[in-house]
Amino acid sequence: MSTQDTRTTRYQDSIAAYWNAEKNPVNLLLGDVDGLYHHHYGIGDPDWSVLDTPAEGRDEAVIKELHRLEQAQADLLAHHLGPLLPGDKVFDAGCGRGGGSIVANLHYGCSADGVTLSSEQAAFANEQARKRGVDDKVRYHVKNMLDTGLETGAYAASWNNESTMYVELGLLFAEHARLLRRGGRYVTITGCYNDAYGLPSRAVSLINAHYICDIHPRSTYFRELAANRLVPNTVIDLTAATIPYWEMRAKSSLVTGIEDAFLDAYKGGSFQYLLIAADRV
Ligand code: GPP
Ligand code: MG
Repeated sequence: MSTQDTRTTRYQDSIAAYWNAEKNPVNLLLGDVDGLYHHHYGIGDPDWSVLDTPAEGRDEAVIKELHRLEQAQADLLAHHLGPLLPGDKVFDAGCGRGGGSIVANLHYGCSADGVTLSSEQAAFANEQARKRGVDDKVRYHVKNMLDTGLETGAYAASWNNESTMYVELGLLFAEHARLLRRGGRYVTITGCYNDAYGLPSRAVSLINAHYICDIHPRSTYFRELAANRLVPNTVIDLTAATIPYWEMRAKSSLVTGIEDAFLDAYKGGSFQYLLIAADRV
């Protein structure tokens, strides 16, 4: 494991400190279900009957269901990375506790490099890879996703799963374009604000304050992809598909306090949950 630390700004120091300290049950207890620890939200139709489970089993049933919806999101992203071969390498920008890179390895048998600013997250993720016996193929590093030092043109696919709002997109997509081989695939699932609404709504601003991030407008994604040899081939609006996840999370014992802001932002039309897949040309 590399422990090289390439943070360059005090903002990035504050992000590293936030994620080094983060221990939300909604992330740890969901990951404990099957050892796939995610830092993103869920999609798809929930089984609402879990909310009626008798008291002693209710938490466990709701945790499993929320994790199933988050796993469905991770599987959708991984699907858009392919087809890939076991000899291929992929790059996970903002890997968190590592679930997404393991999911890519499970889908394709490929190798993965994940990067995070948080040494705690990288150590946790490397331990998970070791426990699964995939640490020869899946590795996590303490690195700045804008300046990874990883090998130019070595990657068949790369992604950001809800991590683009921590960086400037022009700098980010330049680094993906550098790392991806020609014909490679870039995928992001992200929350963006809706240009047609105007500027960020109160709810979007509350989400920014909660996570110390800066949600970009939808337009900036397409402008900066095009400027960096990344040509969109698929755009899916997942907004309607993620609202039920937030409805169920809001009724669970795992609430963090940000649930109503997401529901207000999505339902009020100021915020969209998008998958964008692009080809490196
Ligand atoms: C965190 O996921 C995700 C972000 C910080 C990105 C913000 C996402 C947007 C779509 C704006 P998490 O799983 O760590 O958060 P939580 O603890 O709330 O589940
Ligand atoms: Mg979470």
